Amino acid sequence: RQAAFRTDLSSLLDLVGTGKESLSFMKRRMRRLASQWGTAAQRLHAKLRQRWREQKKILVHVGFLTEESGDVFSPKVLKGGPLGEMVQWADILTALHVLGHNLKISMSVKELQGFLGVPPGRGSCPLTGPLPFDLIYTDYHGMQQMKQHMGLSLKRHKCHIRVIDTFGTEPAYNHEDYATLHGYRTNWGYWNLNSRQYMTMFPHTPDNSFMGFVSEELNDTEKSSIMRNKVNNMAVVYGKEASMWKLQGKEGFLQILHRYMEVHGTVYYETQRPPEVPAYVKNHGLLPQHELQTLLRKAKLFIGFGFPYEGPAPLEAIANGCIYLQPKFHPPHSSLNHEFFRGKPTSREVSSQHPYAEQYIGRPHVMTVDYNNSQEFDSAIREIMSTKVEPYLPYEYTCEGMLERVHAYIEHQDFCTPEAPFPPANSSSKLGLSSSASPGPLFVLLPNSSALTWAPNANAPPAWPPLSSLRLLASQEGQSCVEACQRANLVCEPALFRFVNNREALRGLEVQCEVVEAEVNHVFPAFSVLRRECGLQKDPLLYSCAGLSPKYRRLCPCRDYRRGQVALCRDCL
Ligand code: U2F
Repeated sequence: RQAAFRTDLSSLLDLVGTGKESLSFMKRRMRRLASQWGTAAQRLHAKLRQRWREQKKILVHVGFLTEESGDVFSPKVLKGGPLGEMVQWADILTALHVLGHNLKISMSVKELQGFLGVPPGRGSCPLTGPLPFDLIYTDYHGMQQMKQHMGLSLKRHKCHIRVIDTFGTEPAYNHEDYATLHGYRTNWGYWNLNSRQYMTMFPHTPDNSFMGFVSEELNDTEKSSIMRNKVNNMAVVYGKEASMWKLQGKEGFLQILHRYMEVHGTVYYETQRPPEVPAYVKNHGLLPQHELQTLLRKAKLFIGFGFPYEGPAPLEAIANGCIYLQPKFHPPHSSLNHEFFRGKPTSREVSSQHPYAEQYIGRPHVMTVDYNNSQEFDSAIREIMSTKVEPYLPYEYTCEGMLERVHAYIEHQDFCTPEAPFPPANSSSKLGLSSSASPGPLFVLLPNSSALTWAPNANAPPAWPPLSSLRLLASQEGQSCVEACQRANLVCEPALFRFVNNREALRGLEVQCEVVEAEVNHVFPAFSVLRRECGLQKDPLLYSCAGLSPKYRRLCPCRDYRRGQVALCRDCL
């Protein structure tokens, strides 16, 4: 069956269920953004020009909202608790519905069992027949539940699973044996999935797929009206829970802010004003999403205090014409030095409260400064008050951008068909580097560039992203492929590692190897200049963009990307 775009959300709203604040929040959001989704569907439909899309059977099992996982989120929806996850799940459900797929939603283990057709009880009665779904979107809690109730059959079907994972999972943490042996084992990771099956809230590491969410979009009339009505000395503080306002160390910069601006907050309170919030702050209490947007339309500045990390609110503020001011973290926060990230399956270094805003948006919409330097802070505030900015939303956070990306993943990502190494192991010694008669891969040196580009050869298996997007680079010692590709204005593409994990790639880069060995090591393929040792990757599960080692220069499969849609290469649609 062909999937047809849907512009009406009513059947989706019926599917979501009732009885919990989290569900009501998600439904309110769906209703509020419905017309925006409808327009986006029409645009993407026109862009794809009648292309055949198969309607997939999709199960969405929201593990963290099940009673069985404790559901600590729902009771806090109206009390300043995290909403970012709910925002994302609401948008994922809407995107899948609008793309026209056949959707089932489960929010309890009982529903999960019903949909999968496994008898109630634990593990002992695994699913014997085929999986009744093409795709299952879930989270880490849902994975645990499926393991408990599907038993060993989970292993057989896991290529159909996508794990919504806010902060991301790096390959070294995902690989069970490797994580156990090398100190990467956490409570969350080690599912031995393909790392691209983890889908994140921001494009953290290209090892995972970037799922994202959406923000409100404005037309030109709304934009100019917002710009006309901006109140230059009005600031809104990012932080809906009183604990985010704990003032140790914050008095200084808050005083400076207060000297120039009227400070507003949206901090949850029950009866009394939270003591953490200074008296001069105009606190509106926690606002419904649309009222927060209205407040942001007037404000000039949205200011972060360092927590929460990497939420949706800064994008909403920037989309409503605010400048987002945030603290730089020096040293960066990570699972190695910060309580919040401890135990998360990633070593990613978080350079500010919102690295996406810092790195992908930047000035004039985003300013990242050292809050301990009062001079720097003071001049940032003055600059913000006198700078005019237009509301801005990166394409990848528009409804059309999200639909385009999710559509591309559904069409092209296949983790069920085993990927053969290329060139095939037994033929590699025969392959020449530049002979056009050669049946093997062919590297061509790009003029004026240190990157090698790939000229796909007729024998190369099809890939997505396609081989035409591949540029091979060597990182510096101690540099990851994430960084090496970024420096060249490209992005690391883990799906293409298998094409550069070979001697031809090493030769193409003119690497001197005395020995070439295949090993299970998350920084391979790589080479040591000093020791003239070269290492290829033995286990494809460990292909890692994030990996780095001071001893090695890495072979990095980089690719181009679309402006405003980093998940997709030019020829990816
Ligand atoms: C992040 O979660 P948060 O929920 O703390 O993220 P925020 O950026 O604060 O915003 C989430 C939504 O809350 C809404 C706002 C955002 O869409 O419109 N909101 C609101 O409705 N009313 C208000 O008064 C204020 C905000 C992140 F998303 C999670 O993944 C992390 O777990 C968490 C901790 O780092 O931070």
